Amino acid sequence: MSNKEELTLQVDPEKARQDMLAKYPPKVARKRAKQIVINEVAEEGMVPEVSSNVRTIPGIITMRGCTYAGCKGVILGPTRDIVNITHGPIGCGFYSWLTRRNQTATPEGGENFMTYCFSTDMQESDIVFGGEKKLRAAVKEAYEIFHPKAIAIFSTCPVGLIGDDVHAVARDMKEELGINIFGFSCEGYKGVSQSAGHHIANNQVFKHVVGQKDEGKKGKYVINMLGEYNIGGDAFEIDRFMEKCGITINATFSGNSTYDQFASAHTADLNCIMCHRSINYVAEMMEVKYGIPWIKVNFIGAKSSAKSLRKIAQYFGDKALMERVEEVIAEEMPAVEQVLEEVLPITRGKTAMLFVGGSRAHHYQDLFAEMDMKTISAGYEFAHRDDYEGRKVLPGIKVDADSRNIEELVVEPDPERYRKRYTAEDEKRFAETGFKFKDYEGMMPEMSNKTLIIDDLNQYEADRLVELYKPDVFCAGIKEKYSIQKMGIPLKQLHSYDYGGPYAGFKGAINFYRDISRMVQTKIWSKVKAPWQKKPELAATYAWE
Ligand code: CFM
Repeated sequence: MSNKEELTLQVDPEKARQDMLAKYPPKVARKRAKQIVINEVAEEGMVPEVSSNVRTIPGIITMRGCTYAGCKGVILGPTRDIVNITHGPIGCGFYSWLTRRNQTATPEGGENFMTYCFSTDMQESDIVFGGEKKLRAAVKEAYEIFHPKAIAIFSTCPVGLIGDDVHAVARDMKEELGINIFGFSCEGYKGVSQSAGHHIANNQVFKHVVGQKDEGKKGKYVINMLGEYNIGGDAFEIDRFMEKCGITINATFSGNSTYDQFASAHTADLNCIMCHRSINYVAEMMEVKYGIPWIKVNFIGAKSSAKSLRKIAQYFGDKALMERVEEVIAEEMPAVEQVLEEVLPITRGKTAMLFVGGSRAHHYQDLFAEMDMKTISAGYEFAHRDDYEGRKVLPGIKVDADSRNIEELVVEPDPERYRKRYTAEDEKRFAETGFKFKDYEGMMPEMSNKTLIIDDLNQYEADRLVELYKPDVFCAGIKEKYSIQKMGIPLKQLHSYDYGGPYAGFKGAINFYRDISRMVQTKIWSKVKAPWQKKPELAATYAWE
């Protein structure tokens, strides 16, 4: 029996599902039917299976990005002191340059290469005769001008097609220049989405950087924050209250991060995972090699932030830390509650839809719940079944040819540096209090019954969803923003925050409450009419109409 609330929607979700599928040719409809699911939470958080991490059908206008984007942009992009060279045509480098709002705070005298765009600018002749020579020259030139600690090389589609060996170039140049240089086989087509790029990035950072420096940050409670990318300054807010609690963040993967942070990541005592989709690989590998356990946290939402802080304190099991964490929560919450009181009369009962990436469609539901708003439909662009249904389904996930394409590193305990982080006594305490490691329950078990779960939503389906349900706010990205707003519904960008933020932690929750309350009470989008809607100059019908 499910004890989940059942949402009453103005359109029966099964009807909406059939409506969306009706337009497709039978083969496409069969495939999409497995990716459009009505939520039903059974005992032990069991939910229906969602087909995900599968290829987008050609012709469909997907929200997804490419493997190169996931590797170069998402994981390595926010690290300020590594020179990131895109080996490929200039478009790949140029269009991935500073388009994500991952902020960084460079200390006096520190290096920040994030504002530069490094590319080998491949030409037709390089495609015909090979681009390795040009790549070597680019690495050398970047080294001579900037003298960075490390250089990373990212492969774009043509590099894989013509067979340039970026790893051989990296090895040779590393020897020649004496700094750490490593390459990524993250050609855009390498996987079905940017998700493959995350995995490739995790592998190479683990292989080439983690463990290079044995001195990490000093502190009583030292953690790494994994899967936090400092969009709109989120990491700065997390740093603020962590510091107040006396918790030291040794390395962040990779918001506001540096090469040295990655290199010394193996010295921390706990890995906290924010975005499970993009970073669980490196957490798993650090656990096997160095003995660092990992837990899932979420600092999106004030209550969720408090819960995650308590979880970290519980791990260390230190009374002083637990008390300090309670003090900090007590200090932070009054301001949050005051704003919540202001916005609740506006937001209560309003509806939201979230279609974002591989973790935010889940995390941001906590903020909406705090505002007493209902999430009526949600989905990821590129997450896997474990992000929807929870890690309990991991053993049952079939590895298809596309996933087999991505290397799985064989990792073994480090003979010298493996160190178990907790005692047998701690273990007893964990068992007694039900403290869970390596646990992510996924998005669906936390959602109401009858909500629509849609993987890899496309433009056609987004339009239909909005027409059918008219949510009070639609959360997605820049590709969706204007088409949805033209339909009269406000759209909140949850990738870039529409130039706003931070939205993480306590202060972030306040920012979010205010921004959303403004958006859901404005009527402006429903009043705006395009010129051709007011006075059509041309009228036509489609052949099938
Ligand atoms: Fe993780 Fe991200 Fe996300 Fe992601 Fe992204 Fe992003 Fe995202 Mo855009 S790493 S999965 S690949 S939380 S860039 S910071 S907002 S799609 S939901």
